[in-house]
Amino acid sequence: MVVSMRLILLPCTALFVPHTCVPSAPSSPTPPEHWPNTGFVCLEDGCQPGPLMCCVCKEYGKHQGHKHAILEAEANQIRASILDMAHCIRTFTEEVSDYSRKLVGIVQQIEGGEQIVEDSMGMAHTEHVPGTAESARSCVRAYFADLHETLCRQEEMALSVVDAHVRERLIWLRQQQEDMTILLSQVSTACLHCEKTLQQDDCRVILAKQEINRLLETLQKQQQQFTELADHIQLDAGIPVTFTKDNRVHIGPKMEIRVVTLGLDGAGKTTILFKLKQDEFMQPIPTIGFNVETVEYKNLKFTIWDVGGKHKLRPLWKHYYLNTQAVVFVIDSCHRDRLMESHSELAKLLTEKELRDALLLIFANKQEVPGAVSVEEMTELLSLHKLCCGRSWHIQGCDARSGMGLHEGLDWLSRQLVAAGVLDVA
Ligand code: G3D
Repeated sequence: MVVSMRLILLPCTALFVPHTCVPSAPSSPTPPEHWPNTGFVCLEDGCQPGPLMCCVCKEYGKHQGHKHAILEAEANQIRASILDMAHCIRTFTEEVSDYSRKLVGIVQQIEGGEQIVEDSMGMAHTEHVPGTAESARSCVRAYFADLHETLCRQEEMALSVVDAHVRERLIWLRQQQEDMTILLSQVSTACLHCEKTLQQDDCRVILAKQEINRLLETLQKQQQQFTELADHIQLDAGIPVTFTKDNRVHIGPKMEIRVVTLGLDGAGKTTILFKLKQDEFMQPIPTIGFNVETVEYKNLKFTIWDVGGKHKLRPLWKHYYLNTQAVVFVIDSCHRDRLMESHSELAKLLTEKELRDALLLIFANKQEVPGAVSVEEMTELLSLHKLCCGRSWHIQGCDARSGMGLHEGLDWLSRQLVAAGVLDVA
């Protein structure tokens, strides 16, 4: 930031304001002839315009009873203060000159320029010295070149994912085409055989009964298999593409996200999971090991691991960290006396290497309970800004029983995970 501070420049005369008794009438630097060299000077404030007291002026009467000083002593005092001021001005001038020199130097450093240098043969030649402006521009260029390189690499990877998907899909579709051709030929062979049998005499029709039954049975089986297959296959040429925030590409209508739900026992993890899963409240039983459920939300498919929060189970949490894209940490907002325990578990969690890039969604649960710690207070009490510094995190108030706030939390997660793509249209 450029600090906009400017010196107020005074007119030159303002530096020399007279501060003591000097005759004010004459404006010329040379005093008039009739001015005395000896005598007194009046020090009264009201007598400043005519401070001189001498027998020539005959002004004793006017200055009767006033404080006064010997003219010579007063003049010497003024001289001394002028000399003092001159010293100050000299120092001030040096400071200003020094500052001006520095300004010139800084402008040169910013702009850069030519410098005379001697080479190894002792020959002098000029060399361009880059200024800080140029260095800053180079820094920006290097950053974007790096970014460009990374983006090119990521683009190549994303395209290879699309190519692999298309290749596999085409192989599968061609295989299906071949299977359908074979199926059609088998069906037409069977039809021909049936037609032939129809035209034969009764005796031959009866003899062909077993074979015709086998043929019809096979056809029925093939038809059933075909119907089942058709139910599972969407004949859609679309290739839905989603981009994650780290520029990976995902193909398919749903993006799968691995989430682990942690928190102290009784915080409401299982209730949240069941609420998201079934959208109905059921009496949860304390989680002994873990619950795992798949929750579909918009175009995301969350595989949520709900790991027990009892003291003995907490060392097991780390087994669920691998490949986890998000941690949902649940806190019981009406248990003030357990907040510090939550804080220390969360702090431990955030030091885990495997969760370094994981998103953190904190559910401040049981908000509907009167006296529950609010989201703002919890943010403050747990020093969340400090604790979660440098990572994507969000705190969401919720009530797992009614489901209030849960979808807002998942919305935040999906916004963090998906940069662009199919979610945009959801
Ligand atoms: P956990 O899986 O984190 O251990 P649970 O926690 O889901 O088992 O919930 C612990 C208790 O808190 C349960 O009560 C549950 O009903 C209750 N609970 C969960 N969420 C909420 C909420 O949002 N509001 C309120 N008021 N209670 C909630 P019980 O009585 O069965 O122990």
